[in-house]
Amino acid sequence: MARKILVTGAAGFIGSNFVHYLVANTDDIVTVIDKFTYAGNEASLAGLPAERVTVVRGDICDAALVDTLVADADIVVHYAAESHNDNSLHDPKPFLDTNIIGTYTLLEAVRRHGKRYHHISTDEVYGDLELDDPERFTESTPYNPSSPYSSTKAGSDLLVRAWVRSFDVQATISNCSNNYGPRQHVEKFIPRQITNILVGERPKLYGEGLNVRDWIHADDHSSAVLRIIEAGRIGETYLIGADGEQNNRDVLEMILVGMGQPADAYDHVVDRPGHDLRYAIDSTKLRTELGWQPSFPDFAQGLAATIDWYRDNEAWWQPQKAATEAKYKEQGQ
Ligand code: NAD
Ligand code: TDX
Repeated sequence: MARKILVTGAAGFIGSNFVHYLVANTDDIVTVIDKFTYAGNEASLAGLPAERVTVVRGDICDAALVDTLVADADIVVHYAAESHNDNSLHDPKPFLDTNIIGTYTLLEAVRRHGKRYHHISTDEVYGDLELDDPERFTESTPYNPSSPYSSTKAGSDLLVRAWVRSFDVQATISNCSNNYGPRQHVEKFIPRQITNILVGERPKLYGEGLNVRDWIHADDHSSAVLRIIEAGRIGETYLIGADGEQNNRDVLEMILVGMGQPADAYDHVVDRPGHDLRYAIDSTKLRTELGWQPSFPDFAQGLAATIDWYRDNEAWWQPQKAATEAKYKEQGQ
Protein backbone atom coordinates (compact mmCIF):
# COMPACT_ATOMS: atom_id res chain seq x y z
CA MET A 1 0.00 0.00 0.00
CA ALA A 2 1.18 3.53 -0.74
CA ARG A 3 2.84 5.31 2.19
CA LYS A 4 1.19 8.41 3.62
CA ILE A 5 3.79 11.13 4.18
CA LEU A 6 3.16 14.38 6.06
CA VAL A 7 5.62 17.01 4.80
CA THR A 8 5.89 20.24 6.80
CA GLY A 9 6.94 23.52 5.14
CA ALA A 10 6.53 22.20 1.59
CA ALA A 11 5.39 25.54 0.14
CA GLY A 12 9.00 26.64 0.68
CA PHE A 13 12.10 25.92 -1.37
CA ILE A 14 13.43 22.52 -0.33
CA GLY A 15 10.14 21.04 0.88
CA SER A 16 8.43 21.83 -2.44
CA ASN A 17 11.30 20.22 -4.34
CA PHE A 18 10.95 17.15 -2.09
CA VAL A 19 7.22 16.85 -2.84
CA HIS A 20 7.84 17.18 -6.60
CA TYR A 21 10.55 14.52 -6.20
CA LEU A 22 8.20 12.15 -4.30
CA VAL A 23 5.45 12.53 -6.89
CA ALA A 24 7.90 11.78 -9.71
CA ASN A 25 9.77 8.90 -8.05
CA THR A 26 7.38 7.10 -5.65
CA ASP A 27 3.68 6.28 -5.31
CA ASP A 28 3.49 7.99 -1.89
CA ILE A 29 0.42 9.99 -0.89
CA VAL A 30 1.50 13.38 0.47
CA THR A 31 -0.11 15.85 2.85
CA VAL A 32 1.56 19.24 3.20
CA ILE A 33 1.18 21.49 6.23
CA ASP A 34 2.44 25.03 5.64
CA LYS A 35 1.71 28.34 7.32
CA PHE A 36 2.38 30.26 4.08
CA THR A 37 4.65 32.82 5.72
CA TYR A 38 6.37 35.29 3.37
CA ALA A 39 8.54 32.27 2.33
CA GLY A 40 5.66 29.99 1.34
CA ASN A 41 4.45 30.17 -2.26
CA GLU A 42 1.33 28.45 -3.60
CA ALA A 43 2.86 28.46 -7.07
CA SER A 44 5.59 26.10 -5.81
CA LEU A 45 3.00 23.33 -5.43
CA ALA A 46 0.93 24.17 -8.50
CA GLY A 47 0.29 21.43 -11.03
CA LEU A 48 0.80 18.51 -8.64
CA PRO A 49 -1.86 15.77 -8.93
CA ALA A 50 -4.71 16.39 -6.46
CA GLU A 51 -5.11 12.64 -5.82
CA ARG A 52 -1.49 12.49 -4.61
CA VAL A 53 -1.00 15.82 -2.79
CA THR A 54 -3.25 17.64 -0.29
CA VAL A 55 -2.22 21.05 1.01
CA VAL A 56 -3.30 22.18 4.49
CA ARG A 57 -2.74 25.81 5.48
CA GLY A 58 -1.69 25.77 9.14
CA ASP A 59 0.96 26.37 11.77
CA ILE A 60 3.14 23.53 13.09
CA CYS A 61 2.78 25.15 16.54
CA ASP A 62 -0.99 24.37 16.41
CA ALA A 63 -0.98 21.19 18.53
CA ALA A 64 -4.58 20.16 17.72
CA LEU A 65 -4.09 20.45 13.95
CA VAL A 66 -0.71 18.74 14.09
CA ASP A 67 -2.17 15.89 16.15
CA THR A 68 -4.88 15.22 13.56
CA LEU A 69 -2.48 15.29 10.62
CA VAL A 70 0.17 13.13 12.32
CA ALA A 71 -2.48 10.58 13.37
CA ASP A 72 -3.35 10.11 9.68
CA ALA A 73 0.25 9.80 8.39
CA ASP A 74 2.76 6.92 8.32
CA ILE A 75 5.82 9.18 8.21
CA VAL A 76 6.46 12.84 9.07
CA VAL A 77 9.23 14.73 7.25
CA HIS A 78 9.85 18.09 8.91
CA TYR A 79 11.13 20.92 6.67
CA ALA A 80 9.13 23.88 8.04
CA ALA A 81 11.37 26.56 9.53
CA GLU A 82 12.25 30.18 9.59
CA SER A 83 15.30 29.71 7.38
CA HIS A 84 17.08 33.00 6.65
CA ASN A 85 20.11 34.03 8.73
CA ASP A 86 19.77 37.74 7.89
CA ASN A 87 16.15 37.80 9.12
CA SER A 88 17.18 36.05 12.32
CA LEU A 89 19.65 38.85 13.07
CA HIS A 90 16.90 41.48 12.89
CA ASP A 91 13.98 39.60 14.50
CA PRO A 92 14.85 36.30 16.21
CA LYS A 93 11.48 35.57 17.85
CA PRO A 94 9.76 33.78 14.92
CA PHE A 95 12.81 31.48 14.75
CA LEU A 96 12.28 30.41 18.35
CA ASP A 97 8.55 29.87 17.80
CA THR A 98 8.70 27.83 14.59
CA ASN A 99 12.07 26.11 14.87
CA ILE A 100 11.89 25.21 18.57
CA ILE A 101 8.22 25.14 19.59
CA GLY A 102 7.13 23.87 16.17
CA THR A 103 9.56 20.95 16.36
CA TYR A 104 8.51 20.22 19.95
CA THR A 105 4.85 20.15 18.84
CA LEU A 106 5.61 17.66 16.05
CA LEU A 107 7.73 15.47 18.34
CA GLU A 108 4.94 15.24 20.92
CA ALA A 109 2.49 14.21 18.19
CA VAL A 110 4.75 11.52 16.68
CA ARG A 111 5.44 10.28 20.20
CA ARG A 112 1.70 9.98 20.99
CA HIS A 113 0.94 8.21 17.72
CA GLY A 114 4.13 6.12 17.39
CA LYS A 115 4.96 7.49 13.93
CA ARG A 116 8.26 7.53 12.01
CA TYR A 117 9.82 11.03 11.95
CA HIS A 118 12.60 12.52 9.84
CA HIS A 119 14.09 15.84 10.89
CA ILE A 120 15.60 18.18 8.28
CA SER A 121 18.49 20.27 9.55
CA THR A 122 21.54 22.18 8.42
CA ASP A 123 25.33 22.02 8.55
CA GLU A 124 25.24 25.45 10.22
CA VAL A 125 24.68 23.76 13.60
CA TYR A 126 28.43 22.97 13.57
CA GLY A 127 29.54 26.61 13.32
CA ASP A 128 32.25 27.36 10.76
CA LEU A 129 35.68 26.17 9.61
CA GLU A 130 38.88 28.01 8.73
CA LEU A 131 39.52 28.27 4.98
CA ASP A 132 42.57 26.01 5.24
CA ASP A 133 41.16 23.48 7.73
CA PRO A 134 41.80 20.02 6.21
CA GLU A 135 38.90 18.57 8.25
CA ARG A 136 35.26 18.86 7.20
CA PHE A 137 32.09 18.49 9.32
CA THR A 138 31.19 14.91 10.27
CA GLU A 139 28.40 13.43 12.40
CA SER A 140 30.67 13.70 15.46
CA THR A 141 31.65 17.39 15.06
CA PRO A 142 30.56 19.29 18.21
CA TYR A 143 27.65 21.71 17.87
CA ASN A 144 28.76 25.38 17.82
CA PRO A 145 26.08 27.49 16.08
CA SER A 146 26.68 31.20 15.39
CA SER A 147 23.38 32.89 14.53
CA PRO A 148 19.87 32.97 16.02
CA TYR A 149 18.81 30.85 13.00
CA SER A 150 21.47 28.17 13.41
CA SER A 151 21.14 28.08 17.21
CA THR A 152 17.40 27.38 16.94
CA LYS A 153 18.09 24.65 14.36
CA ALA A 154 20.71 23.19 16.74
CA GLY A 155 18.16 23.34 19.57
CA SER A 156 15.60 21.53 17.43
CA ASP A 157 18.11 18.76 16.59
CA LEU A 158 18.84 18.29 20.29
CA LEU A 159 15.12 17.99 21.05
CA VAL A 160 14.91 15.17 18.48
CA ARG A 161 17.87 13.36 20.05
CA ALA A 162 16.29 13.68 23.50
CA TRP A 163 12.90 12.41 22.28
CA VAL A 164 14.63 9.38 20.72
CA ARG A 165 16.57 8.59 23.88
CA SER A 166 13.88 9.35 26.49
CA PHE A 167 10.70 8.35 24.66
CA ASP A 168 11.87 5.91 21.94
CA VAL A 169 10.60 8.15 19.17
CA GLN A 170 11.47 6.53 15.81
CA ALA A 171 13.45 9.41 14.36
CA THR A 172 16.39 10.17 12.08
CA ILE A 173 18.12 13.53 11.48
CA SER A 174 19.91 14.89 8.42
CA ASN A 175 22.14 17.97 8.29
CA CYS A 176 22.57 19.22 4.75
CA SER A 177 24.81 21.85 3.19
CA ASN A 178 23.64 24.90 1.16
CA ASN A 179 20.97 23.99 -1.41
CA TYR A 180 20.45 25.61 -4.81
CA GLY A 181 17.92 24.97 -7.57
CA PRO A 182 14.42 26.02 -8.64
CA ARG A 183 11.90 27.75 -6.34
CA GLN A 184 14.39 29.24 -3.83
CA HIS A 185 13.25 32.56 -2.34
CA VAL A 186 14.88 35.67 -3.84
CA GLU A 187 16.20 36.67 -0.40
CA LYS A 188 18.84 33.90 -0.67
CA PHE A 189 22.26 34.45 -2.26
CA ILE A 190 22.03 32.72 -5.65
CA PRO A 191 18.43 33.70 -6.57
CA ARG A 192 19.01 37.25 -5.31
CA GLN A 193 21.93 37.78 -7.66
CA ILE A 194 20.28 36.12 -10.69
CA THR A 195 17.08 38.14 -10.27
CA ASN A 196 19.01 41.37 -9.60
CA ILE A 197 20.66 40.95 -12.99
CA LEU A 198 17.29 40.16 -14.59
CA VAL A 199 15.71 43.38 -13.19
CA GLY A 200 18.76 45.54 -13.95
CA GLU A 201 20.07 45.88 -10.34
CA ARG A 202 23.72 45.19 -9.55
CA PRO A 203 24.38 42.00 -7.53
CA LYS A 204 25.40 42.49 -3.88
CA LEU A 205 28.34 40.69 -2.29
CA TYR A 206 28.75 40.72 1.50
CA GLY A 207 32.28 41.85 2.43
CA GLU A 208 35.05 40.46 0.24
CA GLY A 209 33.07 37.33 -0.65
CA LEU A 210 35.73 34.89 0.53
CA ASN A 211 33.21 32.93 2.62
CA VAL A 212 32.83 29.36 1.38
CA ARG A 213 29.56 27.45 1.06
CA ASP A 214 29.25 23.75 0.10
CA TRP A 215 26.57 23.72 -2.62
CA ILE A 216 24.22 20.81 -3.34
CA HIS A 217 21.31 20.65 -5.78
CA ALA A 218 17.91 20.44 -4.04
CA ASP A 219 17.08 17.20 -5.93
CA ASP A 220 20.19 15.56 -4.45
CA HIS A 221 19.01 16.64 -0.99
CA SER A 222 15.64 15.01 -1.78
CA SER A 223 17.15 11.71 -2.96
CA ALA A 224 19.27 11.56 0.20
CA VAL A 225 16.28 12.19 2.47
CA LEU A 226 14.28 9.47 0.71
CA ARG A 227 17.19 7.05 1.13
CA ILE A 228 17.41 7.85 4.87
CA ILE A 229 13.66 7.40 5.34
CA GLU A 230 13.88 4.00 3.65
CA ALA A 231 17.15 2.64 5.03
CA GLY A 232 18.48 4.97 7.76
CA ARG A 233 19.02 3.59 11.26
CA ILE A 234 16.69 4.98 13.93
CA GLY A 235 18.38 7.50 16.22
CA GLU A 236 21.14 8.22 13.70
CA THR A 237 22.26 11.48 12.14
CA TYR A 238 23.40 11.62 8.49
CA LEU A 239 25.28 14.52 6.91
CA ILE A 240 24.27 15.32 3.32
CA GLY A 241 26.71 17.04 0.96
CA ALA A 242 27.97 16.81 -2.63
CA ASP A 243 31.56 18.13 -2.40
CA GLY A 244 30.47 21.50 -3.79
CA GLU A 245 32.69 24.02 -1.99
CA GLN A 246 32.86 27.46 -3.67
CA ASN A 247 33.53 30.92 -2.33
CA ASN A 248 30.80 33.54 -2.79
CA ARG A 249 32.87 35.74 -5.09
CA ASP A 250 33.54 32.86 -7.50
CA VAL A 251 29.84 31.91 -7.52
CA LEU A 252 28.83 35.50 -8.21
CA GLU A 253 31.34 35.78 -11.04
CA MET A 254 30.03 32.50 -12.54
CA ILE A 255 26.49 33.94 -12.44
CA LEU A 256 27.55 37.24 -14.01
CA VAL A 257 29.56 35.65 -16.81
CA GLY A 258 26.85 32.99 -17.36
CA MET A 259 24.34 35.82 -17.84
CA GLY A 260 26.52 37.77 -20.27
CA GLN A 261 27.70 40.45 -17.83
CA PRO A 262 31.27 41.59 -16.94
CA ALA A 263 32.62 39.50 -14.04
CA ASP A 264 33.11 42.62 -11.87
CA ALA A 265 29.66 44.19 -12.38
CA TYR A 266 28.63 43.91 -8.72
CA ASP A 267 28.67 45.97 -5.49
CA HIS A 268 30.37 45.13 -2.21
CA VAL A 269 27.90 45.76 0.62
CA VAL A 270 28.14 45.66 4.41
CA ASP A 271 29.06 42.21 5.72
CA ARG A 272 26.69 40.00 7.75
CA PRO A 273 27.42 40.28 11.52
CA GLY A 274 28.99 37.04 12.79
CA HIS A 275 29.23 35.78 9.18
CA ASP A 276 30.30 32.12 9.17
CA LEU A 277 33.50 31.73 7.13
CA ARG A 278 33.26 28.23 5.70
CA TYR A 279 30.98 25.19 5.72
CA ALA A 280 32.12 21.82 4.34
CA ILE A 281 30.44 18.43 4.65
CA ASP A 282 32.03 14.99 4.78
CA SER A 283 29.14 12.73 3.66
CA THR A 284 31.08 9.44 3.88
CA LYS A 285 28.60 7.87 6.31
CA LEU A 286 25.62 8.45 4.00
CA ARG A 287 27.55 7.23 0.96
CA THR A 288 29.06 4.10 2.51
CA GLU A 289 26.27 3.04 4.87
CA LEU A 290 23.29 3.85 2.63
CA GLY A 291 24.94 3.82 -0.81
CA TRP A 292 23.77 7.35 -1.71
CA GLN A 293 25.39 9.39 -4.47
CA PRO A 294 24.56 12.83 -5.88
CA SER A 295 23.13 13.07 -9.41
CA PHE A 296 24.26 16.69 -9.90
CA PRO A 297 28.02 16.57 -9.17
CA ASP A 298 28.78 19.46 -11.58
CA PHE A 299 27.95 22.75 -9.81
CA ALA A 300 28.56 24.93 -12.92
CA GLN A 301 26.02 22.90 -14.90
CA GLY A 302 23.45 22.96 -12.07
CA LEU A 303 23.94 26.70 -11.67
CA ALA A 304 23.38 27.29 -15.41
CA ALA A 305 20.11 25.31 -15.22
CA THR A 306 19.08 27.35 -12.16
CA ILE A 307 19.74 30.62 -14.03
CA ASP A 308 17.51 29.32 -16.86
CA TRP A 309 14.78 28.44 -14.36
CA TYR A 310 14.66 32.00 -12.96
CA ARG A 311 14.77 33.45 -16.47
CA ASP A 312 11.81 31.25 -17.49
CA ASN A 313 9.76 31.69 -14.30
CA GLU A 314 9.59 35.41 -13.70
CA ALA A 315 5.93 35.13 -12.65
CA TRP A 316 7.06 32.93 -9.73
CA TRP A 317 9.59 35.39 -8.24
CA GLN A 318 8.54 38.83 -9.47
CA PRO A 319 5.86 39.39 -6.76
CA GLN A 320 8.49 38.97 -3.98
CA LYS A 321 11.35 40.89 -5.56
CA ALA A 322 10.70 44.58 -4.83
CA ALA A 323 9.80 44.07 -1.15
CA THR A 324 12.83 41.82 -0.59
CA GLU A 325 15.23 44.37 -2.08
CA ALA A 326 13.57 47.26 -0.17
CA LYS A 327 14.20 45.40 3.08
CA TYR A 328 17.84 44.74 2.17
CA LYS A 329 18.30 48.39 1.22
CA GLU A 330 17.08 49.52 4.68
CA GLN A 331 19.80 47.29 6.18
CA GLY A 332 22.54 48.66 3.91
CA GLN A 333 22.74 45.31 2.08
P1 NAD B 1 12.06 28.24 3.15
O1 NAD B 1 12.15 29.46 4.00
O2 NAD B 1 12.15 28.38 1.67
O3 NAD B 1 10.67 27.48 3.46
C1 NAD B 1 10.17 27.33 4.73
C2 NAD B 1 8.68 26.95 4.65
O4 NAD B 1 8.20 26.71 5.98
C3 NAD B 1 7.81 28.05 4.04
O5 NAD B 1 6.93 27.51 3.09
C4 NAD B 1 7.05 28.60 5.24
O6 NAD B 1 5.75 29.10 4.91
C5 NAD B 1 6.96 27.37 6.13
N1 NAD B 1 6.76 27.70 7.55
C6 NAD B 1 7.46 28.62 8.29
N2 NAD B 1 6.98 28.65 9.54
C7 NAD B 1 5.97 27.73 9.62
C8 NAD B 1 5.13 27.29 10.66
N3 NAD B 1 5.19 27.81 11.88
N4 NAD B 1 4.22 26.33 10.38
C9 NAD B 1 4.14 25.80 9.13
N5 NAD B 1 4.91 26.17 8.11
C10 NAD B 1 5.84 27.13 8.35
O7 NAD B 1 13.16 27.25 3.72
P2 NAD B 1 14.07 26.17 2.94
O8 NAD B 1 15.31 26.84 2.47
O9 NAD B 1 13.23 25.40 2.02
O10 NAD B 1 14.49 25.23 4.18
C11 NAD B 1 13.69 24.11 4.53
C12 NAD B 1 14.37 23.33 5.64
O11 NAD B 1 15.64 22.89 5.21
C13 NAD B 1 14.62 24.15 6.90
O12 NAD B 1 14.38 23.31 8.02
C14 NAD B 1 16.08 24.52 6.82
O13 NAD B 1 16.64 24.69 8.10
C15 NAD B 1 16.65 23.29 6.13
N6 NAD B 1 17.89 23.49 5.38
C16 NAD B 1 17.96 24.47 4.41
C17 NAD B 1 19.12 24.60 3.66
C18 NAD B 1 19.22 25.64 2.55
O14 NAD B 1 20.26 25.74 1.92
N7 NAD B 1 18.17 26.40 2.25
C19 NAD B 1 20.21 23.76 3.90
C20 NAD B 1 20.11 22.79 4.91
C21 NAD B 1 18.94 22.65 5.62
O1 TDX C 1 23.03 39.22 -1.03
C1 TDX C 1 23.77 38.39 -0.48
N1 TDX C 1 25.12 38.50 -0.63
C2 TDX C 1 26.00 37.63 -0.06
O2 TDX C 1 27.22 37.76 -0.23
C3 TDX C 1 23.24 37.29 0.31
C4 TDX C 1 21.75 37.14 0.50
C5 TDX C 1 24.14 36.40 0.86
N2 TDX C 1 25.48 36.56 0.71
C6 TDX C 1 26.41 35.55 1.27
C7 TDX C 1 26.16 35.16 2.72
C8 TDX C 1 26.60 33.70 2.73
O3 TDX C 1 28.01 33.61 2.92
O4 TDX C 1 26.17 34.36 0.52
C9 TDX C 1 26.28 33.18 1.34
C10 TDX C 1 24.97 32.42 1.27
O5 TDX C 1 23.98 33.20 1.92
P1 TDX C 1 22.47 32.68 2.14
O6 TDX C 1 21.88 32.33 0.83
O7 TDX C 1 21.77 33.66 3.00
O8 TDX C 1 22.72 31.27 2.87
P2 TDX C 1 23.44 30.87 4.27
O9 TDX C 1 23.45 31.99 5.24
O10 TDX C 1 24.73 30.21 3.91
O11 TDX C 1 22.37 29.78 4.80
C11 TDX C 1 21.78 28.83 3.87
O12 TDX C 1 22.36 27.57 3.96
C12 TDX C 1 22.16 26.83 5.12
C13 TDX C 1 20.27 28.72 4.13
O13 TDX C 1 19.65 30.00 4.04
C14 TDX C 1 19.99 28.09 5.46
O14 TDX C 1 18.59 27.91 5.65
C15 TDX C 1 20.68 26.74 5.50
O15 TDX C 1 20.56 26.18 6.77
